[in-house]
Amino acid sequence: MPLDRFSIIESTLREGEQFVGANFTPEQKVEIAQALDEFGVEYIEVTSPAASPQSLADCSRIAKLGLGCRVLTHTRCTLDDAKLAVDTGVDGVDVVIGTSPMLRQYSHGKSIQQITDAAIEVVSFVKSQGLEVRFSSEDSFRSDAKDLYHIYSAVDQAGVDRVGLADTVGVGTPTQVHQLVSILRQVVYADIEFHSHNDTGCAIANSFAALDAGATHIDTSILGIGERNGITPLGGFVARMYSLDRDLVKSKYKLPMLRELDRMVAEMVGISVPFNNYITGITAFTHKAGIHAKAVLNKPETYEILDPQDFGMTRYISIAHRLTGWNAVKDRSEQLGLSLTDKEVKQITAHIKALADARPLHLADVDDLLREWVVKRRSFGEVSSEEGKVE
Ligand code: HCA
Ligand code: CU
Repeated sequence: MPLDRFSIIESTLREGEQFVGANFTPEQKVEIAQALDEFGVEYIEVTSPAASPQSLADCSRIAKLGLGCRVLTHTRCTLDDAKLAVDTGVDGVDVVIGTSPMLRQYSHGKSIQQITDAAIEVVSFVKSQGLEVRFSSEDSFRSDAKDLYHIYSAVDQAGVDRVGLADTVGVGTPTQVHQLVSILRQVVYADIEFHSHNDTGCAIANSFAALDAGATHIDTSILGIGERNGITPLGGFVARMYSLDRDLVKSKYKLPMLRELDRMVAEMVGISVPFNNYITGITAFTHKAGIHAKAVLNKPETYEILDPQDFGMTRYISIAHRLTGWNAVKDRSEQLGLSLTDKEVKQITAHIKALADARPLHLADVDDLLREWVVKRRSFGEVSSEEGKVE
């Protein structure tokens, strides 16, 4: 598994632009490109210059920003598109054509041999211009594997830098992805890219399966935006890889930027960051049940495989509910600077549970209870001493 040499092809500016809410202005595209570059992705992919006059202008502008990452554009498998792409000044061209019987019949109408011929022509042209070139088969997982190997071998011999497998409809399972990539790894010399749609929630798992089987490049987009419900999300993929090799991922990417990347793109496309989003969702580092809270307070790794600090995030322990535990309540009392014995905290915790059974509680209610307890104890203590005096 070439875990140590995987690259991210960040496609917010291509696949992401295909998200229904995305209508990026040229300035927003530049902002996204620069932020992704600063984050550290190895590649960004931008919409085809053939899509519209503004797309052409935006592609050229981004290609000339002088970014540290490589800038790719994405085109159909035709010489005209490839020429337009090369003239924008990008570092490479990602070429794609449908190979499944469904797309051959209902989309472009070409036979496998016609696809192969077009692919060789376009790949050879882009290579002759000194650019990086990738050839990808749309709808790979509903294509005949023999057809794929035939086309991939041909483009491999034509000098393609990468071949791409695209699970365009999100139908592949991790096992299928692993099998297809493993065989492809034996068939071609080129690097292997994987593009995974998330219709069945397998995008991250499938991307990992692809890497595990020998793929080298994974397509992502910020928050996973793309056609329908999108593709492998950048943050989720990073979480997957971080959990396997924390030091590598920390050295490759500026992880605390993820939160701002997600926030920025969410705002641009008119959505909110989901509560359960990988890393940056509001509950990603929130612990609730008393048993969890106790262990996390002792050693965060008990229930956290991602260290929130590495992502500029903070852990939150929720205590205002019936599942709470006295260790977490004690921790809160210490945060508030209140000195309570364990016995007292246990009594207060029992009270919190009873109250939470009756109505929803908030942290402020718990804080009030803790403070009131200390005040009452103090005045009780004062009263007893006065009583003592009277006596
Ligand atoms: C598309 C289809 C695509 C291409 C992926 C790729 C897909 O919208 O053009 O170039 O590898 O999912 O098949 O995004
Ligand atoms: Cu796609």
